Amino acid sequence: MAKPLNIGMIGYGFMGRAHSNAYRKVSNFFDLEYQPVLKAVCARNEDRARAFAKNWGYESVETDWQKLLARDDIDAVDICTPNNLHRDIAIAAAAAGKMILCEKPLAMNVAEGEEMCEAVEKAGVANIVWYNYRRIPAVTLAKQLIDEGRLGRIFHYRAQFLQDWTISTDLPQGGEALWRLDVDAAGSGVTGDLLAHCIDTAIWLNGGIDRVTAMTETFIKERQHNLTGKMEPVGIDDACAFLARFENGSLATFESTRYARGHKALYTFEINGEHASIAWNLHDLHRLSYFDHRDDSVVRGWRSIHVTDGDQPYMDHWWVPGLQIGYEHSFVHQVADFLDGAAAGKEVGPTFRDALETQKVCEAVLSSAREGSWVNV
Ligand code: SOE
Repeated sequence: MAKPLNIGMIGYGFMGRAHSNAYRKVSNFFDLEYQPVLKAVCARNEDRARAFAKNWGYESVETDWQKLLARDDIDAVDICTPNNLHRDIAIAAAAAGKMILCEKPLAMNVAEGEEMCEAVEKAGVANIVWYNYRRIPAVTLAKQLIDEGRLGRIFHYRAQFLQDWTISTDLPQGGEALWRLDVDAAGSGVTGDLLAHCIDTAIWLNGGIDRVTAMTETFIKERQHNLTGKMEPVGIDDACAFLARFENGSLATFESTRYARGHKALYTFEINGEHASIAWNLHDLHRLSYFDHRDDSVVRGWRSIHVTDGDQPYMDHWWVPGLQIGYEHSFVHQVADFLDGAAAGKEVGPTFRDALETQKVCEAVLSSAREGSWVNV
């Protein structure tokens, strides 16, 4: 019989739904020592929180996160709030001895991230950050191929995350659905929201990043603010591109924007090694492209691996070979791994400390863009 692990979720936006879905599904597909129980959801707007609780099956509702943390019947806290609340909630949750699952990016900046790492390490509580793309089976397979040495020495890493949802000048900033455009709530724009995903995957696949040189742009300089009703300056980066050098000597280019008309969530990466290359694309997420120069020359070429076989990462938990899974499953995998680690007393990445490395790269990128020069991470 699995032991219950009572979840208290703070926030109920898009990510609250993705995480709740994962908690509900995980025990049906993975054999785990812990079974998540949706104990409480917490948000300031009580009616909305109640509607969310009813839809997803949460047993209770809180409107003050401090009250949620004071409850003895909450084992793990899931932080799905805007970024400017991560630090205070995580530090208080660690002091209350709760496990913590925190949305990305870890914090508003490196200083906050460091405090959060110290808090969870001092309290000895299990912690993880929701960089979910590591757990798309095709991306996990890419990690496996690199770790097996199939690519050999790596020369190049190329990543993009392209969207187009903020092009309209009429789009306001701030408030519930649009806090990602408000620098006071988000800390940064595409750098913390989208490039942070690319950086997390890159560090995981290819090791640490040494130095960066970046440029950013804010195309729409003023937007109406939902909280004040006034036109206010836009403080976030709408687009960011940077060059990087990895510790292993490979070179990288990263690009992200919310102004690439036609692209909705096009996260792509390509890695070129001495023997082989791999490429992946979120719009076709169950496939991994692979080219191996050691193949017989008459049949050598890019192959598109349909990652659905039971031998491939996570896939033995789902359907039969040939039947693919999607975006939401990456969250189910993350919960499964986290619960396995928690039961065994083992850290599972990306921990707060791992996510701090990504935060450091983001901060170096933003300061390089301001200063117009190379910056050491
Ligand atoms: C922004 O549009 C967003 O929802 C990010 O916040 C997520 O982290 C990313 O996975 C998809 O895009």
